[in-house]
Amino acid sequence: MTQTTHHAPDTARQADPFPVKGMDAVVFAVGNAKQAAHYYSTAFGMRLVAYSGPENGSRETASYVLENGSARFVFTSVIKAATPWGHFLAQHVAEHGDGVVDLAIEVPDARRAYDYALAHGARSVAEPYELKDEHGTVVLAAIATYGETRHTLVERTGYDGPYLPGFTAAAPIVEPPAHRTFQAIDHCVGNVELGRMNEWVGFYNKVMGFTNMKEFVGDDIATEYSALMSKVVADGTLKVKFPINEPAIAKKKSQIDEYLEFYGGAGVQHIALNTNDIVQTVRTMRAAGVQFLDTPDSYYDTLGEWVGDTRVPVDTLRELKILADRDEDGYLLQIFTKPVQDKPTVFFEIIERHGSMGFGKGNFKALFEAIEREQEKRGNL
Ligand code: TYF
Ligand code: FE
Repeated sequence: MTQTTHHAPDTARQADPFPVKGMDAVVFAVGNAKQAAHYYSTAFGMRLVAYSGPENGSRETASYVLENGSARFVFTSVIKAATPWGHFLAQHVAEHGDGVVDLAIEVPDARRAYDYALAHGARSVAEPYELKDEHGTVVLAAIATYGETRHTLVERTGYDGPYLPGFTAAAPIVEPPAHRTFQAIDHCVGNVELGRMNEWVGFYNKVMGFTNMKEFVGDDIATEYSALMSKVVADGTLKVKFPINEPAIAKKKSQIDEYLEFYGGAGVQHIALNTNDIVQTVRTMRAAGVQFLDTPDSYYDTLGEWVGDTRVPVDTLRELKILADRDEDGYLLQIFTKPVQDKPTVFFEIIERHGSMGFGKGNFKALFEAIEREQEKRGNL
C-alpha cells in the first residue's frame, strides 16, 4: 500500500491542473423535498435560502436550498416527470431511496475543468452550459463518478443570486437555532463495490489531479475489525476531501455491503460537517430529535490516557457520546448520526478539528463496533 503526503508545496498549488474553490453543494434526490427541507431546518439547524418549483416556473421538480455557513444542501423531488432529468430523478429515488445525486464542486473555470476531466478519462453527463438571470451568469458542466453520482462543476464568478438562475430567494422555514450547528462541509465519503476502491482513487488522481492523503484503512485493520478498506483523495488545498470505502472480506458482513445492498450500488455514504463547538451542536441536534451512534462507557474509561487534554472534558464527551482522536498534528472530536432515512444508507458526521487533518483512525474500532451493533438490530450482520 502506497502512502503519499497531502502537503503540496506552493509551486505545485500554482500549477494545480484542476483548481477548485471548494464544495458548491450536496444535491439530494428525495421523495419529499418539502419535508426534507423541514427536517434539515428544524433538526440540523440549516436555513432555507432559495426555492425553485411550480410557483416560479419549475413545473417538473421542486428544489429547496439550505445553508449553514458555507455548507449548502439542495433537496429536489419530482412533481411530475416530463424531461430526461425528471425521469432520472424519479428513477434515482425509486432505485436508491433518498440519496445524493450530485457532489457539486465550485471551480474558477467550469469549461476548463470539464475539458481537463474529459481529457483525463472522465465520462461526460452534461456538456458546459450557461444559466442566466438578472443576478448574472453561472456556467455548469457535469461528469460522472461512482454509481449514479455526478460532479457538477460550477463557475459562479460575478453571479449574486441566492443559488442558481431560476431559483428565487426564500425565507427560513423556522427561526434558526441561536447556536450555529456547523459551518462547512469537511468531507464527502463514497462507498464503492468490492475491489473497486483503487480504481476510483485512480479516477480522482487522474481526472482531478487529487492526491492521496496519508490516512487509510488497509487490509490489516480490515480483517481485524473494520470490514472495510478506505483511502482519501483531496485537492491540493484540502478544501475538497473524498474518502472512498470498499467492503473487505472479514469475520462479519461489512457495513459497506449492507449499504451497497440497500442503496442498490455505489453512492455517497456520509457527509462530514465542521463545527467550532461540537458540544453545543450535539446538544442542539439531540434536543431536536437527531439520533447519534452510541459509544460504550468503556471507551471513555481509557480515552484520557491516550488522547490527552482536549477542549472538552472527558465527562462531557461521555455524556454526549462524542469520540476523540489525536495524531502528530493535533486532535479532533467527532460523532456520527444513525442513518437519516429508513434504508441503512446515508448518514452524517459532525467534526471539530484542532490541528488534526485525519479522519479519526483511533476511533475506527469503537466506531465500527457501534455501526455493527446497529447492523445487528436491523438483522443485517
Ligand atoms: O470519513 C472517514 O473516513 C471517517 C471514518 O463507514 C469512517 O469518518 C469510515 C467509514 C465509515 C464510517 C466512518
Ligand atoms: Fe468521515
